[in-house]
Amino acid sequence: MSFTRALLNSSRPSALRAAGLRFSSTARPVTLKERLAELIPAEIENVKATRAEHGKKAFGPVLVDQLYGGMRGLPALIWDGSVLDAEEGIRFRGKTIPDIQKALPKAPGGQEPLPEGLFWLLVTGEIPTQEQVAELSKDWAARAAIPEFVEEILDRCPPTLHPMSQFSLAVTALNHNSAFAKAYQEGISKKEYWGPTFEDSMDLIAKLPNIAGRIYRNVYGGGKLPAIDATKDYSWNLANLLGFGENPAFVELLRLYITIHSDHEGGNVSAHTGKLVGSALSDPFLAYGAALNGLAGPLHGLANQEVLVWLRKMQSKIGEEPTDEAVKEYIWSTLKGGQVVPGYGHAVLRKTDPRYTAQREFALKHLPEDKMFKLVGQIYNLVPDILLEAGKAKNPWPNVDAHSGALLTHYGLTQMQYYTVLFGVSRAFGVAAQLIWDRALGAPLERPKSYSTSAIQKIFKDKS
Ligand code: FAM
Repeated sequence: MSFTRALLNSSRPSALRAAGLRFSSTARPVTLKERLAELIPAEIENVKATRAEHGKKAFGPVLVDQLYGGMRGLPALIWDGSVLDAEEGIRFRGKTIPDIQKALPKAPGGQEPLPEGLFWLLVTGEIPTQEQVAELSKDWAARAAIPEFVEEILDRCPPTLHPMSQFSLAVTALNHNSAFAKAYQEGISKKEYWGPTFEDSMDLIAKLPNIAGRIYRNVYGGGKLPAIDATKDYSWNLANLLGFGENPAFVELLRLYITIHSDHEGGNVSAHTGKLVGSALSDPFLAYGAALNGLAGPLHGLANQEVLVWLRKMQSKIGEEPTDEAVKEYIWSTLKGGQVVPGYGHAVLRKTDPRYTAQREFALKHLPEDKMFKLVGQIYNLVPDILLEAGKAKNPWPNVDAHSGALLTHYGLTQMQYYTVLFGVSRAFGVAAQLIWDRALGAPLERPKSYSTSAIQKIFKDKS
């Protein structure tokens, strides 16, 4: 049954009225908010039933090593949009990257999924129609403008301030107009939290291209920002703000880029930070500003910048088309210098990241002869054996960041310090989707228990 027809079903009006939405009998596509309003009551029951049946069951042991070891593998969070399998990689609502590349709506003439569709999937677990995705593009275009004072904040940043710091400042400042913060001050009931959280989340995603575009042009030049075109999709508009709107291959790359960077379950630093800060009922702008600060770390999102810095240094030292022997020596010199090989390894994955593979396939299709792409491929053939021989990394295979910079560079987006901003635009999709559900399901304040080393020693001494 189509969503439009389903909207006309008699069971709908009551769910929509309960969420403060009006029932419309006109034949237009169901909006994301309307669909969400329908899904929430059943999901509340689903969670209740799961807790009633399994709530008191143990869910794996907790080892003292996990307390010291960055909580690796500790089951601790609910995250519905995606789950990461160590061998298979990411699944968005159960779907692999090739699945979504096939199933999600595309732009006219395009081959890559539209991130609008991915957001719909993350939020509802359902594949949207072409019409629904087009409505989302329009809705985001209508919400895209940023307040003048945020523009001024960005314009006053020195160009030497890292683009990620500028990004986080601007996103935090959007809290000025938060619907959730306002509703909370006015005494909104807990049951209604999700509505203004949804509005803020949509605003957040919609405003990111204007923030990202302004940072890019302020720092690297390129003149006045063009206006958002409400007839075009989100990725086209972002590409256009960066000065690449007339390059269809770059626009396609951005569609793929945003889609595959959007979500990577809940335990990674940015996603977990967004959820944690959101759990204090900080609004989505405050929560995502915090998440961006985590994404800006070199072991996380900044790795895409680090990879390019490392590749460029390598090229300047051993040439653009080096021999395998020269590359091996360079990799070893990185390790012997006490540094990590950026773009390799992962806290959860134990195989090549399918996000890496998706980008490699894009490159094989669009830029097979690119020198940097060839170097990335050559490194892929050499790094895993070296990391295995070095004997420390649990996963010697490449992650998403090993590839993205080479693709952006090919199209002329060569400013490596900017790369994590694009990651930051994308990751908002996953964090926002979960923030909406956390408010809908009444997720509590996060407050895990911490221990001191002496407390741990005492616990085990008393037991023996
Ligand atoms: N190069 C050199 N050493 C590495 C390594 C790499 N690529 N990956 C892991 N190791 C080392 C690691 O530093 C640790 O050494 P110590 O025992 O001396 O502390 C050891 O191997 C065991 O680490 P692990 O258990 O395999 O990995 P972790 O779960 O601790 O860390 C990463 C995971 C991603 C932080 C780590 O693999 C790394 O530093 N990789 C390079 C940076 C990078 O590409 N980050 C991006 C991750 C990405 F997917 C994302 O978030 N965007």
